[in-house]
Amino acid sequence: MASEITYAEVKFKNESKTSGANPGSPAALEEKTSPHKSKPGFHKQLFASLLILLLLLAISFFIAFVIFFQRYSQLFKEKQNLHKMVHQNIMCKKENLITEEKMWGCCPEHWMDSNTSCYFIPAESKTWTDSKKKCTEMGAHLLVINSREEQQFISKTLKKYTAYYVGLSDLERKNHWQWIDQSPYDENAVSWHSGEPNDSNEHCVLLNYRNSNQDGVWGLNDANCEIPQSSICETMKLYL
Ligand code: MMA
Ligand code: CA
Repeated sequence: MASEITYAEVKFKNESKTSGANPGSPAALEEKTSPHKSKPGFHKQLFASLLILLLLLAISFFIAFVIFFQRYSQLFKEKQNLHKMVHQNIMCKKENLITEEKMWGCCPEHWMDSNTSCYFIPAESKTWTDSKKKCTEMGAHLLVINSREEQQFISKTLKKYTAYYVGLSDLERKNHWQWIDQSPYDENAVSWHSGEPNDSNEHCVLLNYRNSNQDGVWGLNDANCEIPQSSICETMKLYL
């Protein structure tokens, strides 16, 4: 009995498909009026729409998450580093931020502060790699110069005739300068000494003063990474 009913249904479907030229046929009428025929199609469409909507939502959330993660992972890392620091004290100043909101901008005690960063010059001269390590131990990184203004600002505080390693190197690939914090290298944001960089065997960058003619200038120079030099550490300000 059951197999007979199934067969009847299959046959009915076949009939309704071929009866397109004859809309008045009993099969076509049955198709138009029967709620059992239209409902599954409607449900399918609704389900598909919901599925697409959910998929779009999931994609949007994923994109938003990736953007959020990229923007704030660096910030979280630096904040975490600041908490991990050996330093016992921090110095805070009330600051006007872009938001017009007043906040406390803090640097470790004895560090110098600028608009956005804190700077420190370790006492000992070290190779570039050991200088990098020293900054990391203090929850900081070698100086990353983001603008000519920053280079100018920091240069004014330095001792002439001392060379300072910064966080720029081409250890991985020749003539491909990379900042230690993965900031994109923009040659317009920094000021090299004239004629520098000049040597494909020099992979680490330092900031020093040169007396050309009468005017002395501060600028970058590519140098041998193994020669011990002074260095500049930088960390982000902590806002409270
Ligand atoms: C040194 C060294 C180089 C630099 C030249 C400039 C002799 O090498 O500091 O990195 O480019 O001086 O004259
Ligand atoms: Ca050089």
